[in-house]
Amino acid sequence: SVEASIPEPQRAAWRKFTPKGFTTSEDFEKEAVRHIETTLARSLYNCDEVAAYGGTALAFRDRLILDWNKTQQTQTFTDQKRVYYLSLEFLMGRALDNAMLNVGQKDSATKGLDDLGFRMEDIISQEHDAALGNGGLGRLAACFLDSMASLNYPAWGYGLRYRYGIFKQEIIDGYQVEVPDYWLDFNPWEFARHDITVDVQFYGHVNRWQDDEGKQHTSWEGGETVLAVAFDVPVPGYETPTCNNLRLWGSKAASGEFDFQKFNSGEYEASVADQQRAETISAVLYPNDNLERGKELRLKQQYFWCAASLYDIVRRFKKTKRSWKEFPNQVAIQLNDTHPTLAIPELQRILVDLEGLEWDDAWNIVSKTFGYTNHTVLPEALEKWSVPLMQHLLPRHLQIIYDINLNFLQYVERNFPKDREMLGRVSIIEESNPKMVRMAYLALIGSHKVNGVAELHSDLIKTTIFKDFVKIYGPDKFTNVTNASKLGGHDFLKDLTLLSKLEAFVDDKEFRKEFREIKYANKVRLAKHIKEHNGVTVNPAALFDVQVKRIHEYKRQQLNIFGVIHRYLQIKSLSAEDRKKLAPRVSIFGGKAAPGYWMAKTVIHLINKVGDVVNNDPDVGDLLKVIFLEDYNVSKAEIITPASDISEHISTAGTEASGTSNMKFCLNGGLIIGTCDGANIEITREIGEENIFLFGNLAEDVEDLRHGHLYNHYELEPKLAKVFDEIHKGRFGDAGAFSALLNGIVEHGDYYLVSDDFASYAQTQELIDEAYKDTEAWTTKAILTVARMGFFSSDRCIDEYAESIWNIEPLVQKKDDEA
Ligand code: F58
Repeated sequence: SVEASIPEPQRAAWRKFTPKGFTTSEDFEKEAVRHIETTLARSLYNCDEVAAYGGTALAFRDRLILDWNKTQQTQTFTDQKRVYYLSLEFLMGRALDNAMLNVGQKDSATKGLDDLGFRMEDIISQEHDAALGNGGLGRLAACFLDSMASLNYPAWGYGLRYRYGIFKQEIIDGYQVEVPDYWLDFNPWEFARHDITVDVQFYGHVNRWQDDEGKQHTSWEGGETVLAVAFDVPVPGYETPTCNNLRLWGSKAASGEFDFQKFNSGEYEASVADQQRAETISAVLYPNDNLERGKELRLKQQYFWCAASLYDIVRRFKKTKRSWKEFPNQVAIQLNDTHPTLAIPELQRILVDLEGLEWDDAWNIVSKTFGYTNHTVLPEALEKWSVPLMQHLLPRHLQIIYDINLNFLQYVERNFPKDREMLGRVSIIEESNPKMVRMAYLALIGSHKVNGVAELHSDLIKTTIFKDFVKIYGPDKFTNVTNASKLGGHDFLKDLTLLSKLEAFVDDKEFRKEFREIKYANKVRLAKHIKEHNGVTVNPAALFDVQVKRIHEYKRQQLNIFGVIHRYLQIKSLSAEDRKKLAPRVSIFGGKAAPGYWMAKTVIHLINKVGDVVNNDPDVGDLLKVIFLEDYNVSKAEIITPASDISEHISTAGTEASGTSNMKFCLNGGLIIGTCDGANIEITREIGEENIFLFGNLAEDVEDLRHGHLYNHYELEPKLAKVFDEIHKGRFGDAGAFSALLNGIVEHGDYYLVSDDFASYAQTQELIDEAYKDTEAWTTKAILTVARMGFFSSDRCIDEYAESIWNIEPLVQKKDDEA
């Protein structure tokens, strides 16, 4: 029932001139040079690598956009059910290499660039990372977009177009310094849709009235209006013409212009204030990882993005002229954590206030449409918004939330009349001062499915934060979809289960040799990077031990660096003769600390200080090097991950919901040392416990251990005590700088159980030293690990979401463009 804008008689003319896209290196050159000369206004005389990147990117963008047009057209005409993935973060990294891989013309382009005098590698590295995310949650969203397109699901992503992504990290005198990440100076991958806009309201008041038939009406009159402008980013699938859309909203003043009256009366600054206030909404990504701070601007971002996205989704649905009852059969909306939870009251508002549906009919539609993914059980990361703030910013939504809560609590009361206390526990509104809206409860109540991201985590949410809700709704509302990752290589991209075929080669001499050579070459490449950026020479034959992820106490980089100090002290205590027996090691760290997270910043400082001492100690030489890699991001991960022998995933058991880099390292032929936490447990099940180094206390024992620290006399593990002594003595610089870090463990209960796990950690590191000396056995472990990782492909993961939560089917394109 959707009309095409070009009438049938004219379509033939149109089709005759639809561009086809290049397939040879010559055609690629023609396109690239045309873009460099015209789109970029550069010539033969001033075409540097930046311009060559621009021309290459634009040539591929043209290719993508043709696929994009066709895909969108097919999706519109077929009108199958679609899924909308709402995420405040999409950590996409670089687009060009991915586009080339997916379109499949990288060879033509490499040859074409070579003809023009450029090296593909240099051109790829010109691109600025699209770093619109913090860590795992944002990277997962990017992998999911890729898989949804690769598997031909009709799917859109919705997010915010931040002008500043996650900050760039510089290390100055061992301290983290944050630098803004302005990434939009040249971004060929987005299409500004100045014609696709939504007016989004804030503040104001609510009106209620009765019509002539006595029906109650409610409407919200906003006090401020901000314009949302769509920016579309094509998301190509691998070896398929499907190209989905990621729509990012940018904010603009609704008037579009500044206030001329003020301008004319000389108030130049005031005249642009509205504009600036509006643009601030989408200006910057909040840089916190697993911490919520309740800032008004953050809530404004969330509503701005939810309102614009919902308006867009509803507008698209309404074009099909279907009845509202069909909405959940046509639309699935996945909430990536609680950040988009306002979409729930917003859809209810649209249906009741604007479309005139009865409350119950509307709620029935709403609660069948949404699915909610939880990514954490850490209390400090669970979103809560103060009621007064919400009352001020979103008065109508707060009413709706209260009404949702009332209906829910009445239901609970009817079903659990004897458990009066349950009402207070499960209420969306926390009776604190000020009162708070518990977003996770709202997300859960408004969704038909709630999932955790690894088995242990999905079990934990049912026994901790959502325990009462399992009683209320029954266990079927809760499910697990274990996270996954994208394989950044070539051969096994389409079907990771093909990886299992590698197992047959585990005894093949040639294969084993080649496998080791690839790993070695990757280590040489990282060693070069380290030399260039840190000025330290590392031996590529040493064991590369890597921990790269956001810096957080629960992830326990402090455990790692204490272990490194312990190793250093041991080396120092040995005779020159005994030192020769040791396995050389390079301990590599990387990751950003949230700017306001002092403890995390202290850990970075300690790592750098230890590095200064160890790396310059002539007694130590190659036996130990400690490296902190500045500004860890997606494109750096592409150099670091393939170069690791061992990577560390050592969170306190029960705190890391899943982890996804653990999978990535295994897929790249590295082994892991880890706790029984998150997806480590399932990785172990898949690859076999003989191929992973597990240590430490179990999640089920954590609570008792913590309790013990607080109420019994407790002593530091002796090896750790030695490490602390050396820090106190000032061996790594001013001890005062580290006192809060050490005191947290010695005096304030060691919440993350560093001391409890230290002995087991250190011992497991010794096992690793021994294992690494046996190259053959190590190679076998590494090959078997890769071969058994098929389960962790994001394609498997997306198929699970599609079947168990979204109820959507793939949509395969027709060959011709007849709709
Ligand atoms: C991560 N969460 C989990 N949150 O920590 C990790 O275990 C999991 O593998 C991953 O999600 C994917 O499921 C995470 O990255 C954030 O960064 C939020 C950003 C916004 C504020 C709250 C934390």
